[in-house]
Amino acid sequence: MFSIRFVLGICLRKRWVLLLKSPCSLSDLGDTGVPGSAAGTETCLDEPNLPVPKFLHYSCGTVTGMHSLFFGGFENNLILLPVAKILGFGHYIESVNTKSGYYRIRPRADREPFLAFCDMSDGGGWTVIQRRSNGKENFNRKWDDYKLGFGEFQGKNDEYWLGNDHIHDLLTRGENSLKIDLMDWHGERRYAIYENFQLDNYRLWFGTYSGNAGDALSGGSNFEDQWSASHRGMQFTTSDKDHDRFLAGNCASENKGGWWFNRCHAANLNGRYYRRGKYSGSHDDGMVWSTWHGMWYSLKYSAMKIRAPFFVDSESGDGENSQGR
Ligand SMILES: [Ca+2]
Repeated sequence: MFSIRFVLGICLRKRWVLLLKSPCSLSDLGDTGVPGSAAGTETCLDEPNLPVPKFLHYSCGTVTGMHSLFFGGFENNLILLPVAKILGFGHYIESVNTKSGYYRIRPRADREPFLAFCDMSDGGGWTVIQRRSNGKENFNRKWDDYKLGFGEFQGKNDEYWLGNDHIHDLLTRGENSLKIDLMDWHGERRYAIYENFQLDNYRLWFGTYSGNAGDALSGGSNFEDQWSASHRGMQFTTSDKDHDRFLAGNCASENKGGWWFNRCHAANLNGRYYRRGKYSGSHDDGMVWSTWHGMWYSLKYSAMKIRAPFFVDSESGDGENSQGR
């Protein structure tokens, strides 16, 4: 007959062996308190002896792990913060406080981790899926590049597209918000937030808009514009895969980048990068957010970022935490 003490003893011993064998030791925790959190660090991620992908970044500002007999014990003293979401039996996801920067994230345990810029402003937890800031990266690319992702993942201003597959994986567990930060060539900034951002087999869905850049994804203010330019429910189109509603041609070829084109658009943040605001040409192919500067103004900066709803802006909240202070 096994006594409780015997079972605990086995588990404890096993745990200690894992700790000793694992590179995720105390000394690796670093200033973020999360092993392997520095950009490019392989620590923990390729450890074959760990039976559970513990302490991996699930998405920006989160880690996943397994509940254990010792939850609340010495593990808790290392890094565990209040549990944010239970994923299923034994599994949890939790938020962690980290600095903005590049992290290896792994939204799906059965796929390889990948690099993304984590923006920890506005309450944290933003995974940047697109960024334009200097025109160095070519966004006029084909289906496979948009599917897998492209660009540079090192500098603070590096330009990239995270990849439709990676974005899809990040969106698979429940609701996410999309925030779009924009800047024009005078340095003025605007933003748009969409609740319930989803990609259904690359098809774009989104909910309520808020912000001060205007709701360009819905196609503009009048019904005629919305019919031809709303991006809601549109499939992704590239120059080599035409899924748009423009029968006479390919919107991605005309507008120089992959996007959820209709016939064709009211916003295209993957368009051509013009080095001054106003531009002209045979097509409105600039980096466009029409509800702010119109179709013939190409923006200087854009960042598209997503996060799960359990992050809360530092400036907003339900008021519970501030009572009596
Ligand atoms: Ca077409």
